Amino acid sequence: MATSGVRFAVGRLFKLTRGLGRPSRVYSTSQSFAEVLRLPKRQLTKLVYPLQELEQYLVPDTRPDLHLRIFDPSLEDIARAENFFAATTTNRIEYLSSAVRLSHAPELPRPEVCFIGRSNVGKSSLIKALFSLAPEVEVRVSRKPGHTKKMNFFKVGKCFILVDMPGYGYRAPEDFVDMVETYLKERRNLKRTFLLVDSVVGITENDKIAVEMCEEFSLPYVMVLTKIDKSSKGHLLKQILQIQKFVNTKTQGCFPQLFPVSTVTYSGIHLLKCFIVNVTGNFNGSHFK
Ligand SMILES: Nc1nc2c(ncn2[C@@H]2O[C@H](COP(=O)(O)OP(=O)(O)O)[C@@H](O)[C@H]2O)c(=O)[nH]1
Ligand SMILES: [Mg+2]
Repeated sequence: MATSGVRFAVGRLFKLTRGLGRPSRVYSTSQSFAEVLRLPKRQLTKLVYPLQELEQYLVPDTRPDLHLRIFDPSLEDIARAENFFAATTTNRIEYLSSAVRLSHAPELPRPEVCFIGRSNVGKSSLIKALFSLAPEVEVRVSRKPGHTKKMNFFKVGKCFILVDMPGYGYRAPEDFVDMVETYLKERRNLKRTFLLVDSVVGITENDKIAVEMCEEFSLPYVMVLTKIDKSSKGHLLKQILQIQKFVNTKTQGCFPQLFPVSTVTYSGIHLLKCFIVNVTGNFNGSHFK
């Protein structure tokens, strides 16, 4: 979204809420996103569209390599998506169950998305950040790597399910491959797989194995770059360009646009929520260009 677009969308949102007196369910924003909308334009872009904020630091001939606006929702759409993640009496967000094998997974006929990545990449932290408007949901974030040894299922209202998967790599459970591979191959309601890559470290050999798995099963998947608050802008840009090159040249099923996030600054979290709402079929219109 161009910065002028940001201004336009904010204006449009405010006009809508003002015009309606009390905001309707569709256009109401969560309290925290209403605060985001009051931020100065530069800060707002950095928080909501981190990839676009970085664009200005790229030399012109590297810009075409990055896919910045394939998924380019308005602030109004992002505000609508926030409502799906806000716990209310009618929109219950809760931990459902854990499973070590697919046959133990809950059988709700709902669209599902899962989060995979190596141990310590930030899967549980990301899910916790996605659920910041449902603070009573307990998502365990470990200090020691390899903590999540089961698939953990979370229900988001009546709309979709999120799954925190066990990590691969360091101290991964022995039956990780069986568990994750079977899930990815056979879970019928799986709509999108989010493959988390540490933006400080870049793509590791283990990440490549996960990519191969997604490619082999022809899964639609998305690369989320975690911990973007930890690097200098220069290092982050270098990593992003390298990862983008990998996605452009070595993958078929990966969504071309990268999703950088930080669970410390919340950068990129709102955009990711909007993407999840989209891919689980909960928006009427498509927001892909
Ligand atoms: N600085 C920073 N640290 C993070 C971020 N996300 C996760 N971490 C830290 O990374 C470690 C592993 O996170 P966790 O969510 O447990 O990873 P998991 O094993 O993939 O579930 C924890 O110490 C988190 O606090 C982030 O965005 N920024
Ligand atoms: Mg975890």
